[in-house]
Amino acid sequence: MHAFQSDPAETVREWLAAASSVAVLTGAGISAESGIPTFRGPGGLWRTYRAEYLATPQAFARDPHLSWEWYNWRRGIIATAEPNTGHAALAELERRVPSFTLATQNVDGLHDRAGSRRILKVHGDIWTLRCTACTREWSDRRPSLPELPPKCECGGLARPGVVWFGEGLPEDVWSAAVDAARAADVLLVVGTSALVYPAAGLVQLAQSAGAKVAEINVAETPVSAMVDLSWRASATTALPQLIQSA
Ligand code: BJW
Ligand code: ZN
Repeated sequence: MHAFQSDPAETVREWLAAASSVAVLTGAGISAESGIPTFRGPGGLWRTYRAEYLATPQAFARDPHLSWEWYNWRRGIIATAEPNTGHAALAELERRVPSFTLATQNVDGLHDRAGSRRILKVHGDIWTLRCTACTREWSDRRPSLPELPPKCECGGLARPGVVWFGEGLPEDVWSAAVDAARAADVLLVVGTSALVYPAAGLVQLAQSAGAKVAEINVAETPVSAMVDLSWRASATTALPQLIQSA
């Protein structure tokens, strides 16, 4: 029925209006317009390192100080960044939809600051620290940690409370994301390269369970060809249009 409609905003608004359950998967692209570098593509390098190298337990084991310098640099950028109109539109959408789940791969906390409530942080949170010795977790929101690498009160080495390559996702968070994808009438996939699994697998999961899937991204991704609608637009261009009345 909607196949020949040309305005992507109108099409997705109609899907949303008819949906009782909406899920959203976000990635670094939604925070790009807040000034936070993405992982891949232009600006995806820190010094001479690729994120694929730095975001590993091996890199941390080899050189915790270097790893923490990267996280400190990112904490500094994130601390001065503000949520954008894309984050805000998702928070508003949540207030309008009966059942809404936001699964984010981002560790920056901008969805929280924009007012989203039900947020599943599948890759953890950059403001959380975890002891590698006693596994204690705590929050430290200082933009830049004064002593690197930081220590736990037990004397153990602290690591960022994020998920690196080769590590499992937090189980309860991940299973809630799977449930939300399976239950969704509509899934919005925003600003992710859809390369990193299992998060990217939520797209197919939702679609095979019957959801309409719309991708919002400035570039093509591996899921562009399989989704119901691939909208080539920036997050701050597209998302605010979804909460406007036609
Ligand atoms: C815009 C925009 C604008 C820009 N508007 N859009 C199957 C096959 C092969 C390998 C695997 C597999 N399954 C699992 C794996 C291994 C691995 C993996 O996926 N590898 C692939 C790279 C192939 N996965 C894992 O290891 C995961 N764990 C796991 O599978 O556990 C089970 C297991 C355990 C043990 C052994 C084996 C399995 C864990 C993945 C953890 C990812 N961690 C990171 C770092 C988090 C901490 C930190 O922030 O430091 O997560 S890596 C990094 O990538 C980060 C991101 O969340 C994640 C995804 O990136 P994202 O968000 O998509 O960003 P970009 O930069 O890639 O893309 C930005 C997009 O935005 C682009 O498309 C732009 O076009 C777009 N854009 N401006 C709209 N204004
Ligand atoms: Zn400890």
